[in-house]
Amino acid sequence: MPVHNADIAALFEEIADRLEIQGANPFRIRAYRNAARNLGELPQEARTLLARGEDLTRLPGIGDDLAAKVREIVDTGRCSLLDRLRRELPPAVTELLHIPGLGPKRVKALYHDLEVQTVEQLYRAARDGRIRTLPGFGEKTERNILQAVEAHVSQARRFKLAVAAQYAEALIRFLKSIPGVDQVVVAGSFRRMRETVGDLDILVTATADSPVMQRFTVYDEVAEVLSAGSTRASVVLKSGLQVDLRVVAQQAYGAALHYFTGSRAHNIAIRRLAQKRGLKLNEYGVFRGSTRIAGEDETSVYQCVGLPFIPPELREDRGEIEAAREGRLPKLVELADLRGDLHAHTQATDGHDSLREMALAARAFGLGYLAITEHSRRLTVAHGLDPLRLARQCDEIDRLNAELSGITLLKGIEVDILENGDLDLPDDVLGRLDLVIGAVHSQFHLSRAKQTERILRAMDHPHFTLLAHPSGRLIEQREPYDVDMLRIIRHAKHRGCFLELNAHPERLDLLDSQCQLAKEEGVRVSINSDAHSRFDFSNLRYGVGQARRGWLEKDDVLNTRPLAALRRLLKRTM
Ligand code: DGT
Ligand code: CA
Ligand code: CA
Repeated sequence: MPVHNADIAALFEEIADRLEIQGANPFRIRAYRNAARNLGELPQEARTLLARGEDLTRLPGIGDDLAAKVREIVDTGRCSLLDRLRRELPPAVTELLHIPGLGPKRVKALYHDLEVQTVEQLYRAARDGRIRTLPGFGEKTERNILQAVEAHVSQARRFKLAVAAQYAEALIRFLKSIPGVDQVVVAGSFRRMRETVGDLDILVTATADSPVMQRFTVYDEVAEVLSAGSTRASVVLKSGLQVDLRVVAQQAYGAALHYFTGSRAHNIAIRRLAQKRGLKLNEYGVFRGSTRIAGEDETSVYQCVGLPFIPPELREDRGEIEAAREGRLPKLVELADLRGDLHAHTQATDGHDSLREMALAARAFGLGYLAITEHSRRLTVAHGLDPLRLARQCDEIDRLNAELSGITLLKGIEVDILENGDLDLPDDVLGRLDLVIGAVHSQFHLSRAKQTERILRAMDHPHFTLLAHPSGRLIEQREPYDVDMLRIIRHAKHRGCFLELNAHPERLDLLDSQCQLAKEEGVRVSINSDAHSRFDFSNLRYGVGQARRGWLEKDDVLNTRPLAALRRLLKRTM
């Protein structure tokens, strides 16, 4: 895909924005802005100059470093510095840049002076009149920010994946019961397993006389019909969730599924590949001239552009097309690959079921081992365990393991990481367990340096094995705490520890981009349910979805190991 000067300039602008929020050296920031402007004004394409072997450092404002970056962008379409910067700031901070009227300078001031990291914090700061106190802001600016935030929030109502799944599953059952309906599939962000979805995009194939459209609009749960035609309809359910339904022809099923699965960015990139081959690709099929040459299934669509099938979770235009072309698509982890679960609670603390009930439910789910990891004493709201109660639970686990077959309970703890990086239970107590999960449950607002140091120090404890829900975010409720995740991942590698991907529907934490980071750094991830009841193991599928979005393969996931191999990995050597 040809990279234009404007594309390079846009990437350089984004680098400058992010450096500016981070408070980087002003000369460095200006260098990127100047380079962006100069490239934008250049009469010739940088890629043409490079192809001719010309020296880019002779262009105004382009030194060795920037010339190398231009070459990287021309060659690969991406910039590794930008990729890193995108991972470094709490994601929400950069969301602030999307609020009209907030540039990097203002975001930086809000972030550094008022500790505003999220849109919600921005709203509160504006409402409480704190923004006008910042130099260069004033009352009028504050009022504008308040209005902009209100507009921004009202357009952004999204549903957690697990919540949307409940509505989707009921709706699929309903649609399948309508006469003449054949296939029913949910496309869109839901199929890509995004952690939240804006709406459901459902495709059906049906006979010509099927009453599917009429029935859909009178489904029990429908609160409002936005539009209804012969092949497409949109409704809003009572929950507020919008559903778009399309009836597609069998011969176009694959093309439609591909189109409506998205993402938009992925679609655009694939369509460009088709155009290069003289083909037209849309939701009705792949065409040469007016002849349909493919589209009955998705594989045929990818075949037309010379690619193997790309799993929906990867379709975000984050390198999957290059990987497909080069035959290095990951073989993504699957739910069936999980052999056990390393994070669960019982009645002893804030869970709902007994040890035995949890063990039997895990076995019924197909797991071979389950780690019981109660909260530690510091978490009094959860009735956390002290050393004595922990020892008693260990005895009970021994008894159950002797009695039950087909499931092994492991002895663990979800120990609080205190503010100074100490753990909430002494090392000799932790040393008797099979694994120790460390978790941050307090002091979410420490500075980036302190929060990072706190977690690194916790990992230094000899028995620390697994960092629970590493970013600390709760989806749409609490932003990730500000930490240097790359340093944490590297330290985990150094210390022989692991990171959790907590599959609880409110968490899905590690984030997908951080899964990729862990994989690149060679740190294995454990997909854990954090079950608080015997029904919660089914949440593992959302964790697996997130892991797949993070490009993880079976081998990258700790709990795909059989128990014996797992035990070897859990033995800390340092
Ligand atoms: P959402 O609903 O915000 O969670 O995200 P999506 O990805 O489900 O987006 P949605 O519902 O607006 O559209 C569903 C898919 O349809 C989207 O992933 C790609 C495709 N699509 C929609 N509009 C366009 C478009 O203008 N161009 C292209 N190429 N694809 C589109
Ligand atoms: Ca959608
Ligand atoms: Ca839609």
